[in-house]
Amino acid sequence: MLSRRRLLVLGGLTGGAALAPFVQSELSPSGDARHVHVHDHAGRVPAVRSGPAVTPFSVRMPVPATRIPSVQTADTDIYRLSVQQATAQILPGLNTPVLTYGGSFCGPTIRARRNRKTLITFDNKLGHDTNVHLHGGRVAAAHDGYPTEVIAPGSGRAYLYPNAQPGATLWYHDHAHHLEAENVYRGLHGFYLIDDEAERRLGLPSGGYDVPIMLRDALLDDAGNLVFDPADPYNRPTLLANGKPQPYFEVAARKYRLRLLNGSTHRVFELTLDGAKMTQIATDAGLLPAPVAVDRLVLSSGERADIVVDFAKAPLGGHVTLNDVAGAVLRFDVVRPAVDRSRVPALLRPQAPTPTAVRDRKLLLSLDPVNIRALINDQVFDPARVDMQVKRGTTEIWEITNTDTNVGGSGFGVPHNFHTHLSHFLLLDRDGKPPLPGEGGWKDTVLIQPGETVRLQVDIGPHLGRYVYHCHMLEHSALGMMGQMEIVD
Ligand SMILES: [Cu+2]
Repeated sequence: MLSRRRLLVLGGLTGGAALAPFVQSELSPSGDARHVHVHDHAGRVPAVRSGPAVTPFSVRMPVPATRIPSVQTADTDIYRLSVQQATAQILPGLNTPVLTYGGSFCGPTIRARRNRKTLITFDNKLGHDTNVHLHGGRVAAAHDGYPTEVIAPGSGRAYLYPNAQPGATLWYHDHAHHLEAENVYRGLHGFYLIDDEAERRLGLPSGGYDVPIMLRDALLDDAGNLVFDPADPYNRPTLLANGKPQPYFEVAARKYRLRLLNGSTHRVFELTLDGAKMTQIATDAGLLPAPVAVDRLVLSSGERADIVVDFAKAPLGGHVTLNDVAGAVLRFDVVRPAVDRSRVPALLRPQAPTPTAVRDRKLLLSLDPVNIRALINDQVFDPARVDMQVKRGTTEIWEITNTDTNVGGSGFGVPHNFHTHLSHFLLLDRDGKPPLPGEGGWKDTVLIQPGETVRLQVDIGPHLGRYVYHCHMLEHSALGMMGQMEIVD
C-alpha cells in the first residue's frame, strides 16, 4: 500500500534560515501507523554525523537509583538535589559532559506514596537558568515549574508535590523557557513514581521486578560529546535506555513490570517486542481500566506506558529484544529461573463516569518556518497573555488539530504532540476514529500526526492559577508552541 511522506521537523533555529533539513516519516493511509523512516526532502537518507559505533548489547542497562529522603516528617518526604554538571560514561571508554540531577545521567528516581507529600529543593549549580516540572503531577501553580519562574544560578527552589492522585509513572525535567529542549537533552530528566496502596493490592510485579526504563536518543561526536542541534532533532541516531546505548538487561524467568518513558525531546518511538504481544497496564496518568494486549507501542516525547512482560515464556538463556523502527533498543537476557507470585488482574482500576463537558474549544498547532516560530492558534507563548480561562472542577472538550501538512509550502507535514500541565484528559477520538487500545486511560500527552485532529475530554483542576499546555516536542515549545490556561472558581 502506498504511504504518504510527511515532514517530521521544522529546521532552522539559527541565522534566520528558513526550513532547514526536512526529515520525513511515512504514514499508512489510515494515519495511525507510524513507521518512522528518515529521509531528506529528496528522499535521501541524510548523512548522519554519528560518533563512535555502538556494539549493541555490550553494556548493561543500569536502573536509576531510588533516592532516599534526607528527612521524613509525619506527612512529607524531604529531598535536596543539586542541578549540576557531571560526566557520564554513555559510550564505553568515553566521558560525556552532561547536565544532571544529583550527578547521575538519568537523575535519581523519586518514589512517592499517594497522599504523602514530597518536598524537593533543587539547588542550581549550573551557569544558567533551570527549573523543574513534575510531568503528570497535579501540583499547585507555584510548584509546577512555570517556564519563566526559573532557578537562577547559585540559588535554590523548593517544590512541593502533594501526590494526591492515583499511582503513576511520572517524570521530572527542566522547563526553563527557551532552554527546556537543550536542558532536557543534556540530561535534566528523572523518574518520579507514585506508589498507590490500591495498586499494590493488585499483585502486579513489584520491587526489583518493577523497572523504570527511560528511552531517548542522542547524537554523540567522536569524543563522546552530546551534540545538540535544535534544527535537526532527527539526526540523533544513538538510542539510549537508562542512559546507555542499546544495552542488555539480565532478567529472571518471570513477569516484570516495565515502566517505559520516552524521555527524548523529539523522537517518536514505535516499539515492538520480538513480535510478541505486550500487556499494557498503564498510560501517562496511571493504570488503564483493564490490561490491553498490544503488538506495538507508539510513544511520543513525554509519554509513558507501563507494560508487563512474562520472561518465563522465553527459554532460560534466551533473549527478548525491544525494538524501535530505527533499531534495537534493549535486549533482555533471561538468565535465571524464578518463583513468580505476581499477577495481572483482569480489572485494574474502576472507570469513573466522566462528567458532561461544559464547553468545547479548538486549538490549532502550526509552525511558522519563515519567522522560525511555533504557534498555537497563530500565537507564540506570551506569559503576559491568558489564552483561556477555565473553571476548576469542570470538564471541557478540546479539539486539537495539527495543521502542519504542508510546512512552508514544502509539501511535507510535521507531527506534534500535546501536553497539558495539571489537567489530565481522556482521548476521545482521532479524526473521529477511536483511539489506539493502549490510549484508553487518563493521559497528559498525546501524539497528533500532520493533518490529524484529536478530541480530548479534559478534567480541569484541582488547583487554581496559571498552567501551560504545549507541544512536548521541546524544540517546538522552545519556539513558542505553548499557551496558558488560568484556572478560576
Ligand atoms: Cu510540535
